[in-house]
Amino acid sequence: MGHSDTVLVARENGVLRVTLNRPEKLNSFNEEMHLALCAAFRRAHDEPEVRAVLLTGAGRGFSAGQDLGDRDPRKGGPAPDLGHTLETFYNPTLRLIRALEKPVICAVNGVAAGAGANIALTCDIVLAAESARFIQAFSRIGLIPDAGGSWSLTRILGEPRAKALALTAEPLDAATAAAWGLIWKAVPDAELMGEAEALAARLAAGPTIGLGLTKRLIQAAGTQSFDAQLDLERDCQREAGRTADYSEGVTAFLEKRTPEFRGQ
Ligand code: T3D
Repeated sequence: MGHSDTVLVARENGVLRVTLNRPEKLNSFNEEMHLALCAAFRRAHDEPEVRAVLLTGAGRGFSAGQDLGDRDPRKGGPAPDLGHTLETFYNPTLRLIRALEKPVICAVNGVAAGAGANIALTCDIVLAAESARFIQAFSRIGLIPDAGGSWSLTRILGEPRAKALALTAEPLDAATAAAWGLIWKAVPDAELMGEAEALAARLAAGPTIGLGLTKRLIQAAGTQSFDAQLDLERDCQREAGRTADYSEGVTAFLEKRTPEFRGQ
């Protein structure tokens, strides 16, 4: 996949900034944007210089999910196989976000609907502008919550709130999303990008291998027994303890100075 303006990608000081960029369509997903987003996360995986990702949207929305203009039944032709489109376009990107052993911060700058909401919820740390809304819009058009939504909502909120949000498609404001633990923080609109950038920069200057292992452990905890998790902690700590960043962290502590982590 070559360059695409539908997703802007820029690397600065270890942060790969990824901006969904179809503002006139509220950053809803067409095929080109899907491929470009997937390519951005592959780049985040492949480039050692990338030590954190910051995902956001251009314009007044974060993302309105699937571009429904591309699903217009009035255009005729056979009905699309939506299972196939999920497997081809959404799921590879979602799997990459979870598997990427680097922090992924999401700055939800405005409305996040359908798969747009659930891509945000797949990221590691989600900040949202106070004016942002999360909408499980699927039931309005006869669909089910996809892009990991049925999983994230239920894991994070439990069945009562997950069902109510998914069945009613009522908007959830950012402050309530934060109070329910669905996201990390709601931030005044004017402060969102500054705060998200500062967080991304801080994490990009962190002990990348240790942070990646931490992500792996926390994601594994939901399906592991306590015993199995202790085993995994042992293995991950062994790996973390062999990094140059661990050595630097302890040395800096003993020398009473700020550590300079290199992500190694
Ligand atoms: O198909 C598959 O592969 C399966 C996967 C499905 C995943 C999904 O995400 S299904 C769910 C799809 N998304 C939706 O159903 C949400 C549709 N959008 C909305 O409900 C509303 O736009 C919002 C609640 C998100 C925001 O409302 P509002 O009033 O702030 O904005 P608006 O006026 O509705 O939208 C602004 C423009 O963006 C407008 O275009 P216009 O009239 O100015 O030319 C609108 O048509 C366009 N837009 C918004 N969402 C979409 C869209 N265009 C195409 N597809 C969209 N999803």
